[in-house]
Amino acid sequence: MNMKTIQLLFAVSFLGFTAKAQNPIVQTIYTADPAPMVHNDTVWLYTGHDEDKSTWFTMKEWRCYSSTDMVNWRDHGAPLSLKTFSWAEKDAWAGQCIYRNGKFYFYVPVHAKGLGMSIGVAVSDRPDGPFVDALGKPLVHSGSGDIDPTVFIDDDGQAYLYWGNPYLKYVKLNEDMISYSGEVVTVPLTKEGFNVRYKDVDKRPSAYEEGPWFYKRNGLYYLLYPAGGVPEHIAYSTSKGPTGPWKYRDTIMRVIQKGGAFTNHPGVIDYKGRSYFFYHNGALPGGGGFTRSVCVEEFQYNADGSIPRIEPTVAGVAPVSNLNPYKWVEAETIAWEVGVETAWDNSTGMYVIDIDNGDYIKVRSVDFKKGAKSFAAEIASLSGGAIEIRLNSPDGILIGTCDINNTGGLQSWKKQSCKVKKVKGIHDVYFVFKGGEGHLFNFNRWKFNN
Ligand code: FUB
Repeated sequence: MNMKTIQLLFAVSFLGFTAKAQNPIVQTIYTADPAPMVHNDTVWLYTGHDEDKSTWFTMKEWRCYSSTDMVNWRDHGAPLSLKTFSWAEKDAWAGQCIYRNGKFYFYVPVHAKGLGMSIGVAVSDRPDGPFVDALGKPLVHSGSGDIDPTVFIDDDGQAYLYWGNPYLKYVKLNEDMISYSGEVVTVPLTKEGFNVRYKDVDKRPSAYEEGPWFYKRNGLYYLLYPAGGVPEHIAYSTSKGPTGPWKYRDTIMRVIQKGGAFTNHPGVIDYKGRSYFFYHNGALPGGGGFTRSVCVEEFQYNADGSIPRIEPTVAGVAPVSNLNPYKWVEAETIAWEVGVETAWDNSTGMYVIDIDNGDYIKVRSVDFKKGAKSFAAEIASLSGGAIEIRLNSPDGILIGTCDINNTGGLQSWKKQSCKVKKVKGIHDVYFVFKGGEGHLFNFNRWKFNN
């Protein structure tokens, strides 16, 4: 069963559910290990990529998404993969990207040839890459358990890299972000700092498992981490300093009972005055421990800076701003979709493929403040078909039907336009694809004209 069949089954069995669903936030592929980053008013979300039908953490690349409203996520493809590192063999696991001095540094764990799990660093001038290997060798190989790096730059400019499973370790990064000073420090996993495990108590010293997420807020340092044993919940500890001593605080997200994966992975940001908690579950059809999906919930810190218990939801978060339909919008900007996939090539960049009769893309919170007279889409097609433009649900009010003609090939892009009925206000827009057998066309971008 490929992703497309899985999605169609999902659509049939959960028709009511999909209309409201916002989690998981990516439906085109399985994603894991979220690492959100706010840069210049945009949220950049880096994830791992679980292969379809995976029976292990078989991961080859990292994916990148962006949003300015927290509900429509633009797919930027895979800016970093195992191929980026000549010395890497397998296991593109949980990483994190950070900005410093005009560059983006992406720290990732990979299995290095002849060495085992190690941490590499890749660099780019852009948040969406492409990233290149900064060193040509691992940044860190401390002997064992070198996975899941998290990075943070303190107010005094000192950067820290924490990581590890089953140990928790850190180094102080130099200002160049691709070297470090001093020894690798192993953090004592005490009961006071990291609580006790609920099982295998004799095998590991504390509840700390892996996947740390390190940041500072209002002078307090936070370390969030998957805790357990397995299945994992998410817990956190805090400290008055960047290197501890750590004080165990509480569980943030309990083990997800319905649609969970046996791992979980935290990522936290503040954005446009709100706080967000990213995690992963196994809720997409075919999903599970090795076919995971990234989700997000909004939360509010308590007055004392503590983090409340956060429940996983299907509805996800509310938009924090509206989408402007009068500028070209990339078709791979998606709040929810059924049936389609995305692809990348050198000349077009990302675009939507695998569009069959009945598939749809939902774009949320579109602000028609200037009304609209027509719709234009950039399409490449052999067989043609139509795009129905509907409001607020896949079978909602039809404001236009854009006939798609044969453009001469699936890489032969042409603008196709149609008139739309009067529309005002803020709506979720559904592009519902219609046509005959097989793949109808590829879809690059769209806009409304007033
Ligand atoms: O995604 C592969 C591994 O699974 C990560 O490195 C861990 O944190 C767990 O999520």
